[in-house]
Amino acid sequence: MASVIFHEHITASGEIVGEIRLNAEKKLNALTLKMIDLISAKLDAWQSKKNLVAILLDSEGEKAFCAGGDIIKLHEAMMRDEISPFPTDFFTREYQLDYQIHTYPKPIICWGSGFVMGGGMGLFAGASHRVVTQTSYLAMPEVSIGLYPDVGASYFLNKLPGNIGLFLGLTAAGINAKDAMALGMADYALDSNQRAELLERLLLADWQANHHEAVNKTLSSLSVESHAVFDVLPSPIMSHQGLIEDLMSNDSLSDMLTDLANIETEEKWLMKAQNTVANGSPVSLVLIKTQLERSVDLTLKEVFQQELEVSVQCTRHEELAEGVRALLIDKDKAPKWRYDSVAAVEDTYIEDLLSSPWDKADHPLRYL
Ligand code: QUE
Repeated sequence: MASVIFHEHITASGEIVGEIRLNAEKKLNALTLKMIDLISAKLDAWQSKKNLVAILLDSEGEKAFCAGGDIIKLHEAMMRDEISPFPTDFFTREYQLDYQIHTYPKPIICWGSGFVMGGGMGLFAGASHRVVTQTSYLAMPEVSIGLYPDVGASYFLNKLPGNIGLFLGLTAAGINAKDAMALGMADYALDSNQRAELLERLLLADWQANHHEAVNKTLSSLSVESHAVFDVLPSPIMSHQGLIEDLMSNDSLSDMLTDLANIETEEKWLMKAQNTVANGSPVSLVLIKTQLERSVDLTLKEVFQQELEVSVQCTRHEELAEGVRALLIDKDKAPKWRYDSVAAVEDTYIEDLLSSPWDKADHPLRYL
């Protein structure tokens, strides 16, 4: 069966609404290179199709829009004796797709219901109309596997208020619909039961005027009907903004993490954040802070180019391979990290991860 399903829905007045449905439900719709290439090619084709007015990007099943990327395949490539071209191909084409979504001229409505993590956030963040529901769980969990938040996160985490982006990267804390709306990470909050209704209303919308406006109106009209669902949600991040800023105002990463670990709390989300940091890769923790800092003044395009360098370097160092082994392959959840603490991480290891594998003229994303 096809890993991505495409539909051209005809509207009441004869236009087309394109639907891209991720179709790998058992793998939580994690992105494979095949899926990336299929989506990218279809976006190209639909861009020049005159009567195609909007795109709905969603997925099969209720559990996840997209929980990440095909890290297992990446791991196989990393374990080969010689350097495999696969990691470079995978990340190059994944970031190209992410950038394509960010810069796409037609409205893209992304149905970010259920898990939206890692690679899924890369698709979601770039959509012009980002929809969350009461089941949404947005997160960048790479600290757990020895990676860092990529797929444009070096850009979008830096755009969040204060140091919340750094906190989210270090702790992999999940964002629900209420926090996502408050943080500007989502545009509309709908009831997860409104998915079919959304498509129906898109097909009845007035597409004569501005297409982005037509989508705005459709989503707005649905969201006023779903308020009650969200009023009852907690907003862990927004209600702890003071605490997060206090933690992140420490001068050193070590102090930030020590203060976080020393908070006495019964709150599940915060205990989970403490636990994730305690078990996470010290290399990742240092890399995450460094990467966000060095990306502050970069454009989105520059961010994807730089992330490609770092991600490919990560596939050529042991930390990521060990993290994937422990969490996703052997599932012993006991990675043997290279260093015991962030204080022990050597500058040279981070410098190696930040050095470009290519000369400028050979950079795979030089024409992005
Ligand atoms: C941290 C991560 C990832 C993860 C788990 C972590 C990640 C990722 C996946 C994932 C999810 C579903 C799949 C799959 C991989 O899990 O990046 O193949 O079917 O892609 O703790 O960073």
